[in-house]
Amino acid sequence: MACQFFKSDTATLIKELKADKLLDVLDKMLFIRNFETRAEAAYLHGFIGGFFHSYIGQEAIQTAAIMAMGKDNWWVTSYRCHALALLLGATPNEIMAELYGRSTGNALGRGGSMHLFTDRLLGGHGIVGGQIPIGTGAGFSIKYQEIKDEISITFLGDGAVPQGSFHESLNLASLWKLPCLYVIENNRWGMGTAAHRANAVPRLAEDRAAAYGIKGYTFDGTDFFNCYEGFKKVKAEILKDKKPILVEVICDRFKGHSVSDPGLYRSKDELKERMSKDPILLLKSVLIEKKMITEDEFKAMDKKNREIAVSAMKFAEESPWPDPATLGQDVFAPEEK
Ligand SMILES: Cc1ncc(C[n+]2csc(CCOP(=O)(O)OP(=O)(O)O)c2C)c(N)n1
Repeated sequence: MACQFFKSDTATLIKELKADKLLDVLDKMLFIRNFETRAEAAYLHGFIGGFFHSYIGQEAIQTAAIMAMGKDNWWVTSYRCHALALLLGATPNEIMAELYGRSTGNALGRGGSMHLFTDRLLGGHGIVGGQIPIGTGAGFSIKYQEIKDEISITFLGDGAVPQGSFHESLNLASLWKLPCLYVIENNRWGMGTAAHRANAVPRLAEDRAAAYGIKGYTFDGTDFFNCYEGFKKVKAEILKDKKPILVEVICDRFKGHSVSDPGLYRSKDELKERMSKDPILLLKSVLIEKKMITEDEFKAMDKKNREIAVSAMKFAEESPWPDPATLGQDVFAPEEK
């Protein structure tokens, strides 16, 4: 059976959110797009080493999630983590410096692209599915401490769904009635493997949720409004029903799996067709139609965000490398140093 997108009401949301908030959403999505674009260019020019996984194409999802559910929750994600760290308050300078491996970076230059943290972000994680038990643990902690109004949100890819950590986590979260939201960002590919070749059922949330006795929904990841209303609803349901929820968000990554992926498993035409549903351009066209922004104002917003990213590159380049003498810091217990 084909998945059915959660039904949202864009017209009402536009009235409710008004121009101020919607322009802020567009600004945030352009901020992510520009940051990723410049950072990827820095990688290709040899300023950044190691891994690099871009969030370009998926911006609407995490922007909507944070706006709809509020920062004050626990968050965890995969290696595709630059956007979530930025949205949760990490500065572009500290994230760019981390990518450059500098001592001013988010993890003091020790983690690189895949391991970013904030006071509410429990990390980006390089092991596929490795973040899922951590999100489950955060949900346990919220329940154990009897904290009201907070939930734990775990983002994962379609490639992480067949992992054992996914099944064990959802089973426990349901058994123990934990306030956990699991969000599968189905960008259709796990590296070069199509999602349908790795997963036995087509609807990753709706078909699987019943196995854990919980609800499952599907959102449209190209549509900010659908994600926003959906995330608002699921947080309220988790708090009311005291049960976890599983969500699949259908989306596309416009870049390769990582910078080093030439993307030979999908045709140029397919990618072009997917990119015609660019979440930023879709939101922009709604805001232009509603006369909330003009084409020139959009260009200015884009330029402002490009300048923020370029200035972060300058900050990173001018920042010192970590002192090798500090390599063991925060790794070994004090007596082992
Ligand atoms: C346990 C484990 N197995 C394999 C890998 C290699 N690997 C890195 S990313 C990836 C694909 C994951 O795809 P998906 O979960 O769909 O996330 P996306 O990259 O599309 O965001 C694989 C197999 C890994 N990092 N960890």
